[in-house]
Amino acid sequence: MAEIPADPLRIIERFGPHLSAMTGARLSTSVEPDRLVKTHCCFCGQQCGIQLKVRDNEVIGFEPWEEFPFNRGMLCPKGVKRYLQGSHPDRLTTALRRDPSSASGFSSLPYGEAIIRVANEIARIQQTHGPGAIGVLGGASLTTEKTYLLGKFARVCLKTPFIDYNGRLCMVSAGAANKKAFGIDRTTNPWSDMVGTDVIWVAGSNVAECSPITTNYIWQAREQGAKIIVQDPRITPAARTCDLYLPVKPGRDAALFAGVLQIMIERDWLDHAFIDAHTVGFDQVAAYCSEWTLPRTAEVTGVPQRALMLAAEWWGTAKTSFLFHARGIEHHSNGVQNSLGTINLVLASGRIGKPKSGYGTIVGQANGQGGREHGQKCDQLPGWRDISNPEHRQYIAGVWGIDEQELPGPGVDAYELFRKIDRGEIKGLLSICFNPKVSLPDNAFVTRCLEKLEFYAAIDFFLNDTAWHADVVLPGSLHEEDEGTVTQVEGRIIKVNKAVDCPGDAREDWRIIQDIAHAIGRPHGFTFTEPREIFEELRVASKGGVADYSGVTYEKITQQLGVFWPCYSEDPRTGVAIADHPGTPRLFEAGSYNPVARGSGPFYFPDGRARFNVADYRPPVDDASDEYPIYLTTGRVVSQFLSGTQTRRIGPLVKQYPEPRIEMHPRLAAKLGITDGEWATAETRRGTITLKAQVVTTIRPDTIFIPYHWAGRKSANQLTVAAQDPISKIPQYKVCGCRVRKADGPPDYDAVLEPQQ
Ligand SMILES: Nc1nc2c(c(=O)[nH]1)N[C@H]1C(S)=C(S)[C@@H](COP(=O)(O)OP(=O)(O)OC[C@H]3O[C@@H](n4cnc5c(=O)[nH]c(N)nc54)[C@H](O)[C@@H]3O)O[C@H]1N2
Ligand SMILES: Nc1nc2c(c(=O)[nH]1)N[C@H]1C(S)=C(S)[C@@H](COP(=O)(O)OP(=O)(O)OC[C@H]3O[C@@H](n4cnc5c(=O)[nH]c(N)nc54)[C@H](O)[C@@H]3O)O[C@H]1N2
Ligand code: SF4
Ligand SMILES: [Mo]
Repeated sequence: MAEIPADPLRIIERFGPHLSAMTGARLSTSVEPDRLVKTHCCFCGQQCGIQLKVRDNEVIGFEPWEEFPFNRGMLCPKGVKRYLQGSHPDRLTTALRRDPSSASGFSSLPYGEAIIRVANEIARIQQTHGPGAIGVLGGASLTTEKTYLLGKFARVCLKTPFIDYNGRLCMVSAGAANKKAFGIDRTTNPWSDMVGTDVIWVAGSNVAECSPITTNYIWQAREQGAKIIVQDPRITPAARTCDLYLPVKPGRDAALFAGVLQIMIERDWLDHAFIDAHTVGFDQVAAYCSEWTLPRTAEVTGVPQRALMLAAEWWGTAKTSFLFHARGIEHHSNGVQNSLGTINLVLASGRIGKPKSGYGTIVGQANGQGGREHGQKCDQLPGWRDISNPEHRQYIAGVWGIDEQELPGPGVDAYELFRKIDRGEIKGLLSICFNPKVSLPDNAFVTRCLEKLEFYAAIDFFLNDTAWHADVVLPGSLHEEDEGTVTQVEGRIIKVNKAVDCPGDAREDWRIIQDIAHAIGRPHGFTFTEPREIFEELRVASKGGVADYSGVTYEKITQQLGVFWPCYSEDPRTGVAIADHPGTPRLFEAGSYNPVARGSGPFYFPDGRARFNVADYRPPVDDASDEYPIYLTTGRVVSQFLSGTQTRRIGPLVKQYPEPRIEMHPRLAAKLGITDGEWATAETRRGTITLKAQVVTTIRPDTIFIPYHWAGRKSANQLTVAAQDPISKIPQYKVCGCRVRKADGPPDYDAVLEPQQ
């Protein structure tokens, strides 16, 4: 393993026992722990290994876990401070019911009563309006066991088709593109393959702030000579250390990929042997790209011609390479096309499924990968099966012990589910691990919908901003209070281990879901006594699916420090049992097999070939215009996480970035008469926000950036547009037209935000 380079940006902390003091965390307290528990960070999809120090049923600190191969002891600031959540005074320890007579708006009620209330309300609404009058929203921070159980609960217990999850806002464009091109949706290589590669292209990811440990691999590769290309409207921390920066205008990525591929075609920087032997559809893609001349591509994307040429040359002539993308190209109303554009570049180069060469979409949420595989998506059954496919339905109905006819059909995406609430079609909602009031676009609409519900129950360990609208809140479990599996960014299934018991009346999430099923009077299939039992059923349910986990056991995960799926219990070509399949760290290697191709080639289609797809450019919905001349883009900062429910409660993280700012270029600021730290108002067709300006030279002068981790008047999603990709249904968070002006002073942050009619 290469030496770890110094981290000039301090996004990563590396600890030996002697370095503990660096973190300011309680590493070497005078209180000795009773035990150390090896587990994983609860935040992002890297799922770094960490050891929690436990004393008297409390997590009191952490130790590095040097042996875990992915992060080898390193953590980012969030991982370092995550243990502070458990002892936070806001941690829910009882069930709550909405109570206008109480000062807080809520009062406690016994857990059993809360469950009965939830069950009665669900039954009442379903008796009057039918099973589909209840919607369920899940989350990709949940363990895979919980996501599996939730999908089963919606279909088998509630009999509603209307379940979806917050990964709809995150990974679905990449997932849909991967399925279209490869027939499987997983990163292709372990990250250790990156070290020693020639070129790494990062498209639309603030990788240093959002995926710090991945960035460490990129920097190791750079130390060994790799050229780094970054494509982003902002000169992100990773872009500051890259070799070629492509300052793309928000929403123009498909054009950029088509233009670069066109140069590769013109110069014949292609792997013809690979294209001929392993792909279909190249000619249609080449015909489309011929429209993307160099001058036109530069004009549309805002990237200089010489930079496009250089990108094509480096990519086209490399011997080994990686291409990564994240939400910067995916959070668009043509997010699937953007992702397909990157895949076309990879397939044209032939560099996939090989040591030192691969492709991946960087997973966001803790279980962004596992949480999108086993049935909490509206169109999906476990094992990445399709809820509309008769064979798949038959198989899963068999595992669940029900008649295939009883399984509901496909539901709708998470935003459409709110539109159904708005139209009065869905009258009751159960949500777990999702905070849509902060995280969905145009969120005044979401608030209005929440107030229309006849009944709303939320399961969380904090009273998040959405749960403030709930009739009943059930106290769920923190990561360290339960066990289960999670699949991290590389496709490695890992095991989260329990460190402490749930406090007070709080329960493990899977128990809560089962308790509701029992109280509704449909306990069949919801009698698991521990997560391991759920996992054992999931193994069977996933068997023969694209996401085959059937050969994975808790023991294998612990022994191997993770298992890469697919991991078979049977050879998909012959059906012969495999005693101990080790898993599949690298996809698509020569000779690899899968249940779809059955040995005819490495890709997951009957002919074993990957698909080129025409990835056509479409301008964004609500693009910049005369009226709204600036591009607004939104995203993240290193110290905050998602809707901020968890990280806005951790003091040291708040201190690092206390409030959102409007990032703008000095030239734009000068034009508007705004200086750094002054109040500025950004306005779109949906709403306005007033925040302090942060004047930086690291952003395009035609673009502003606002991080979205805050609620109410500080929420960036007051401004964003609810346009969605037609295939993946991901919202277009990364661009819309906006105007900015100097503000007189701070807004009244405490004013109640009224839903806009
Ligand atoms: N600190 C921190 N880390 C996180 C998270 C967090 O909330 N905080 N969340 C996790 C999750 S769930 C996710 S999904 C990931 C997200 O990880 P990323 O996708 O890396 O993060 P974002 O900030 O959403 O956006 C990435 C970049 O896209 C750029 N961008 C904006 N518009 C465009 C465009 O049109 N084209 C291109 N090429 N780039 C554009 C932005 O400038 C930004 O730098 O991070 C994970 N890690
Ligand atoms: N403008 C804008 N909006 C965005 C984005 C953007 O870039 N720009 N990014 C989008 C993306 S990529 C994402 S992933 C979404 C995320 O959006 P959300 O999913 O709404 O954000 P979270 O903060 O993860 O909310 C999850 C809730 O789950 C709870 N939770 C976490 N773990 C558990 C658990 O194990 N059990 C239980 N019971 N509860 C748990 C947390 O306390 C929190 O209240 O936001 C999206 N919204
Ligand atoms: S937030 Fe992500 S990168 Fe940071 S320690 Fe946790 S898992 Fe690792
Ligand atoms: Mo995400």
